Amino acid sequence: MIKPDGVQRGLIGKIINRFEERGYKLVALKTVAPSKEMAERHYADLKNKPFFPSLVEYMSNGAAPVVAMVWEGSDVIRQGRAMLGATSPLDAASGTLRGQYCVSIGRNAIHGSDSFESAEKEIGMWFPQAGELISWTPAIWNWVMSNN
Ligand code: DAT
Ligand code: MG
Repeated sequence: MIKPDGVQRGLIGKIINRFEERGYKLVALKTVAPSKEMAERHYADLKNKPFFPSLVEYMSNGAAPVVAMVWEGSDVIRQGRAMLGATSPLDAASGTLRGQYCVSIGRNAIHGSDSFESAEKEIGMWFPQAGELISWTPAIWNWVMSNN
């Protein structure tokens, strides 16, 4: 998910491009203005953290939408997290998205599911309707994904 700061800063294309160029397949995408309830649900595992209220406010105050996406391909959850870089951009490797574009933990531009379980939960939350995930085969799929 591209967060409000990533949207405001015009990073949508650059972030999508990184996943596309790696060879991953986009199976769902939408802009959403998250409600407070959706932001709270999305970050429910952090509800006891001191920064939780301001995080939720920031995600849901309407200053910019978020871009929710589902990407598919080999090891995409773990690789996606690696492409994002560390949560604190000051610890993120310079080749990562956060390491290239961000300097503040509160404005780290992008969210990525951190496990199969959280991906399932988050996909279900942001794409709840039947038919929102598109099954398709990129013509280059085997050129990217085949082990031989
Ligand atoms: P990540 O986004 O890398 O999965 P997380 O799940 O631990 O990191 O936290 C979710 C978001 O909450 C994170 O992207 C930015 C914010 N956050 C995390 N730790 C924070 C902190 N110490 N102070 C302020 N915001 C923080
Ligand atoms: Mg997280």
